[in-house]
This record gives sequence, structure tokens and C-alpha cells, in this order.
Amino acid sequence: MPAKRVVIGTAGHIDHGKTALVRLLTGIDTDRLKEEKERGISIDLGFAHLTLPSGVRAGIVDVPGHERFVRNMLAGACGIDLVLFVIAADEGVMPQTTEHLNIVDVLRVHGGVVALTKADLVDEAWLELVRADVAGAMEGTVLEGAPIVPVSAVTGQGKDALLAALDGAVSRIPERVRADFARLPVDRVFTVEGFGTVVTGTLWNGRLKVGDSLVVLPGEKSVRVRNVQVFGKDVGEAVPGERVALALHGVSREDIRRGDWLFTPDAAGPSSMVDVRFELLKGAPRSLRTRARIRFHLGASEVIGRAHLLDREELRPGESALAQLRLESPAVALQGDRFVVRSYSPQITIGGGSVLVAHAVKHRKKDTDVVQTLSLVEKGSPRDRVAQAVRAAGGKGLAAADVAREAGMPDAESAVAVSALLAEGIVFRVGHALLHAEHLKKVADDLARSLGDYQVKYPLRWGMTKGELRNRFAGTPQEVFAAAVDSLARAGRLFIKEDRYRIDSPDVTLSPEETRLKERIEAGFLKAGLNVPYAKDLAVGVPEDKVNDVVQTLVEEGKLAKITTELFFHVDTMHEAESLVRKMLSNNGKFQVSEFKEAAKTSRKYAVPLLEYFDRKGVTRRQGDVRVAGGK
Ligand SMILES: Nc1nc2c(ncn2[C@@H]2O[C@H](COP(=O)(O)OP(=O)(O)OP(=O)(O)O)[C@@H](O)[C@H]2O)c(=O)[nH]1
Ligand SMILES: [Mg+2]
Repeated sequence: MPAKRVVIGTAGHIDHGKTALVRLLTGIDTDRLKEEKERGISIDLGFAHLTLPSGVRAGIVDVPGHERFVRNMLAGACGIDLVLFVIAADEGVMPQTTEHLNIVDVLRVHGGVVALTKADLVDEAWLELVRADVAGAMEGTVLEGAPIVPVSAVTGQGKDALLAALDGAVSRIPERVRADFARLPVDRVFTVEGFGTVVTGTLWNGRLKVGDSLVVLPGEKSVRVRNVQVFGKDVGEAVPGERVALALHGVSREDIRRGDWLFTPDAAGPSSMVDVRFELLKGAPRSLRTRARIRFHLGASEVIGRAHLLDREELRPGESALAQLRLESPAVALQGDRFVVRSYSPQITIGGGSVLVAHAVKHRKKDTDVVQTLSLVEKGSPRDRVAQAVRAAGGKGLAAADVAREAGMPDAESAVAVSALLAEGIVFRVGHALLHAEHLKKVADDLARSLGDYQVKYPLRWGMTKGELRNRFAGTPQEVFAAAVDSLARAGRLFIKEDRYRIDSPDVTLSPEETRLKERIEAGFLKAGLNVPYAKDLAVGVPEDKVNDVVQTLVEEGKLAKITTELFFHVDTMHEAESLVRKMLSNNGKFQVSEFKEAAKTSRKYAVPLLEYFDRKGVTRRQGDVRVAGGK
């Protein structure tokens, strides 16, 4: 078993001793900036690392507590596994204590430990009061019940208890199923002599090694990994949950900034509209009206947009709703991501939630279908979510390779869901894509309607030719078309005869008038014998199209024989002619066209094509200017 990797983030009000505590635990001073040293406060993120008593290697992200730097705090808090929540024992709960607590709660950080710092400044009785107060503040949050450990960065008191508590919290982190592709939110960019552009971040999922191709999102610039470091040391491969520094080829310092993402190519794309579940904090100062301007924080990025509430006009503090966030510049989100929302002005944390659809289409107001669909995405099992992703992809289907990504789950999990859905007939495999039964049904319904309309228009024809139907659905991918035809056939609705399709009944049904016309034409042919008429002459006044259809029907029914494209004989007449030919052959072994013409009492105009027809059938064979037996 490889050693577990975790990233621990600090949180807490300004001056409560976060940086001092990290220094106590790791020996590393995370306040690197000159201004930080001068002012004695943290401004930007600081990074350190330590090995816990259990051997677990932990990356540490130290965040600033100042209310003006919450944006930096958010960039650090994304992707942490645990929080080291710092509250100074002498001050207790302060404004950014609450704001940071809201943030880690909305992000659903997997728990953590509360450090009551500056324990050296207070007495035992006070400490107990603060402890009780803090425990109350944590109620109903991800830190409810978390260990509360008094410590002092000055005396070192409580250090071992804190480390032990962190180890305990590490052991309680649920095992995460991570996607295979690489995903890293960039939280720092700088240049290093000899290495060029270097970025750092927590590797959310996937593995990274030298030579890997990546894409910078949302800008979509391609880069290659030149060097990988973890905790200041070159490594062969970085694994999920590690703090990583990457030297990159193909990008300059100016082309990449905090808030950007590094992804395996094709694993994600920029998006300007996301459908979400949005929760307004209980402590939010006011209700949120639909279309309110907000700041959307995901990963290390901040994007401004508007929150369109999908199922109401106004959201009250403590409530949650389905919403569509329309962003002013592209973000990068995947289904299931947690995010934080701050109000546009004043800049305070008001809520957050989870991404339901990363690439959304604009919804009409109060579209109940959308609300239903999103509820399914939200509450659904992996199977429901895969089905929903395939459904959302529409009539062209969803490439099987993209299913896991669209449904927001690892490949292995989506594969299980896909096989269940295939077995249940809820999705269909068409080539390399998956198509939802609903879309297949729609194509099948369209095909059926097209065939039905055709049969109404041409009641005498046995359906439409395959070629014509395909032409009418030229915009439908061949595989989808074939699957739809197949589904109609399996449902017993589609009938196929030679090159034709017919819907709903295998037989042509004629009106009494059409039946009479057919009988009249058949009788006409029978009566004419070998001196056949033009069909149209047998049905004067009837449109030629219709007459041709009747003739075609009679051919299909085996009543007329088609000798050439224009010449038809009644099959009874053909039997007589064939008997005559066979008799002449058995009498003399051969005969000439003129002999046949006389015996059959017909003209050369019919005799020649008739004999050629018998040649084709093998009844006769031409030998110079005579016919001999053909062998059949
Ligand atoms: N007595 C005492 N002082 C402490 C302790 N921890 C921190 N301090 C002092 O508190 C002040 C602020 O400590 P920092 O560690 O910079 O606080 P911070 O939470 O990182 O502050 P920001 O990053 O600006 O939010 C410093 O002057 C520290 O020396 C402690 O355990 N005991
Ligand atoms: Mg600090």
C-alpha cells in the first residue's frame, strides 16, 4: 500500500496564529513576502509539508486570515483534504472564523482539527469557556465533533496532541474514487532560472510525470511537463493528493495564472453556463434574488456571473435551490465539483454548492422539465447520472469515451453503469457512441411516420424503397438510422421485402375502388393473351402513376410477369407460352422466331422479347437464328 497523501489547509481569523502554528509543526516559515514580514500578517498562500507520526505525508497550505484576502484563502482551500482550523484562545470566534468555517463547510472538506492557539495567554477556566463556545460554532458543519486541541506556538504546549489529532482525522478521510485524468488547479506561477515557468497546485486526480502533455484551461493552450517536484524534490511521478510543482514547456509566465487549470487534453473544456445546486448560508445578510450578480469560486479561480434561480424568484438565507450560473468569462467545472459563492459587493461569502451540469444550455424560466432533470442528476445513482448524461447528449449520442467525464465519475464506475443500462435497453450502443432509448425512439417514430405517410400517399405500393427512406433521413448518422430500423423491426412494426420497407402491416390494403381497378387491369391482360395492351389503355382516365402502381402490385402478387421494363404479360398467358415453347422443342428440337410467332399468334414485337425472356430463364437457348432447349 502506498503511503496516504493528504493536503491540510489552515483557516481562521487574522492574527490567530495560523502561520506560527505551521512553523511550530513543520519548521517552515510560510510568510515569504517582504510585505508579509513587514506587516506581520499573511497576504498570500504559504506552503509547507510534514510527515505525521503515522508516516502519512501531508502538504500544508497556510492561508491568510485578513478579510481582504479571502479570495486568496479560497484559492488555497480548494482541494484540501482536511482543515487545521485555528482559533486564538484569547479572542475566540471572530468574523473570519465564521467566514472561513462557512467556506470549508460549503466545500465539504472531509473534517479536520480545531487548534485553540495562544493557550499560553489564557487560564484553564477561560480555555474551557472558549472550548464550549467553539464546539457550539462548529455544530451542523463539517467540523462538528472535531477534536479541539489547545496549543501554544510559544511554549510548544499541545504540539504532540495536535499531531495525534491530525493523524486521527487523516484516518477518517473517506477513501476517494478519483478519475484517471490529471487535474490540477494552479495556485501559484513563477519562473525559476533554468526551468522557465513553474506552476504549483494540489493534484486533484490523475498522475503526472515528465513529458506528459497537458492543456491549460480555460485558455486551451497546450503545454508539456518539463520537471515534476513534490515537497521540493524531483519525483518520477506525482500522484493524487500531492502538492506539486511543475516546470512547463510551451507557456510563459504571462500565459498562465492562478485560477487556471492543468488538465489531461480532452478531459474538460471551458464553460460559461453551469447548472448547480446553490445553498444560501443561514448567516447570509439578505435573500438572493434571481439574476443577482455573484462571484463564483471554483478551484483557485474566481469568475463573475449571475445566478438565475430555476425554481423560484428569491432564495432566503438557509435555503437551497436549483440555479443556472451564467458567467461573464469561462470557468472550468466538472459535475460534482463544490464551489463557493461570494456576493459581488460587498465581497462576502454568501453560499456555495455543487455543480450538476458543467456545460449547460440556457434554460427558459420555470422550465419544469429542467428542474426534474437536474433533480435526477443530483439525487441519482451512478446509473441514473450516466443515463442522464447520455440523454442530454441528444440524437447524435454520446461518445462512449466521454461518458465518465460527462457523468462526473471514474471510468470504472461509469463502465458498470453503462453495462447495466445497455442490458436494460435504456441506452443503445451505436458505433462508438451511446444513444438514449428516448432518442432512438424518436428517430424510430419519425421513420414510422415517414413510411406511414408514404403508404397513405401511395396505397398501392408495397412501402418505400430503402434508398428513399435513407435519403429522407440523410442527417441521421447511419448507425443511428440502422438501430432505429432494427428497433422497429424487432417491435414487429417494420416489414422488409426486397429493397422496400413497409410499416405496421405486411400487406397492401386497397379501397373498393382500387380493388376494382386492379381487377379490371388484370382481366385486361388476361384477355389480351400475348398481344398485350399498354396498361394505361386499360384504365382510361386513371392517373398513369396509379396504373403503374397497380401493375407493380400485380407483379408483386405474382399475377403479372415483367418481361421488359415496359412489357407485362399475365402469368397464365406466360404458362401457356412456355408450354407452347416446350412442345415445339420436344417436337423438332429447335425453332425460329417466325415459327413461334405463328404458333403463338402474336407479332414479332412481342415474340422477340418473350423468347429472350425464356432464354434468360433457361427454357430456351439461342443458337444462331434458331432456339434450342435451354436445359431448364
Ligand atoms: N503568545 C502567543 N502568541 C502567538 C501564538 N501564536 C501566534 N502568536 C503571535 O500572534 C501573532 C500572529 O500570528 P500569525 O501566526 O502571524 O497569525 P496568522 O493567523 O498567520 O495571521 P494571518 O495569516 O495574517 O491571518 C504573531 O505576533 C505571533 O507571534 C501563541 O501560541 N502564543
Ligand atoms: Mg499567517
